[in-house]
Amino acid sequence: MTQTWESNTDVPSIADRLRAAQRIAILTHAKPDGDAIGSTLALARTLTRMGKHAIPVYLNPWPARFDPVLADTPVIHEHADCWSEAALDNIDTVAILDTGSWNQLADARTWIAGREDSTIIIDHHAHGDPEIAAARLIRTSAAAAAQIAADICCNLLGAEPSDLPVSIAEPLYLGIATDTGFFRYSSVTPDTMRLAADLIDAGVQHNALYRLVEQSDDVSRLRIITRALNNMQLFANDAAAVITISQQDADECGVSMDDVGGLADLPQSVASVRAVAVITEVDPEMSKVSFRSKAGPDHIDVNTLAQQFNGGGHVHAAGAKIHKPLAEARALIIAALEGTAG
Ligand SMILES: [Mn+2]
Repeated sequence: MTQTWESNTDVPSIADRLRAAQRIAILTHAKPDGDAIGSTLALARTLTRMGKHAIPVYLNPWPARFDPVLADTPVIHEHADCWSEAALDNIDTVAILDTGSWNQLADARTWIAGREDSTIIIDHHAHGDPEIAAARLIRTSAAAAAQIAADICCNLLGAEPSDLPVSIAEPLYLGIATDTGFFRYSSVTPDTMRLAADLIDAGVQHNALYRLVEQSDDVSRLRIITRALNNMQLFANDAAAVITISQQDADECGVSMDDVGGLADLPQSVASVRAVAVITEVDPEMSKVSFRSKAGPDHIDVNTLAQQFNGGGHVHAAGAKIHKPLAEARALIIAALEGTAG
């Protein structure tokens, strides 16, 4: 049977499935973000209020800044023996939110495989592996998985969003706010804003969540930003920028290479800049490049650029690994960007 990545169910049917369930494991993608954490936590708290056993499982790496959001809700953080924990005994239903791709489920794959008939996917991404779950609620128009989760939580509790318990409204708001860059992205619709307003009516402290997510960096973040701006190079009439981060830079600033994401945003604040490459040192012979470009009629297709280096991604966000030392990789990427942006 050929399956396609399309929705094959609806909110009332998913809610009925969850009403009939007793022991539910709730999964999301590795390196969970605000939407992954918010949508799973809201569903777990809703099911727990209904008297069910519902346990989120978070694949590594866990972002520590979200610890306060968990509060005292029981969750499992991935570790060597996590799949044999008692909380995962006799699971009858698996809900996977904010992803439907094997490659994002990493080490959970072995545990999930074979459970497709009792697995539900709730997602807003355009691509996924449909064979993971027999029931798939996919709404690509949703700005966040939390927006779909909100419909399910409201159905399960017989509540309007503005009447949700704040412990459920808060993680839903977190998911919507973080997946929309705090309501800036083109994915935001009037429905997104109305739901967010309803959740604030329910008691969400939106500014406290903003502070938690956007204003809680370690001071080492400022050090690596300073370093990045110091070695940034603009070229092609300031249409392109390249930033390199060596292992020594990361060490001296006190950050790990996992924590250097988002640096491409810095030069993108300049009007003339249309594409940015951030190159990080993997080891003395290997570099990793992350491309970003702005949308618009004069946009640069960084997917095509990344493909020149055997990488890929999307038109405005792509990456590649280059078997070259950092300085050589930098020269190759500047040449490639000059060919495109010049
Ligand atoms: Mn999401």
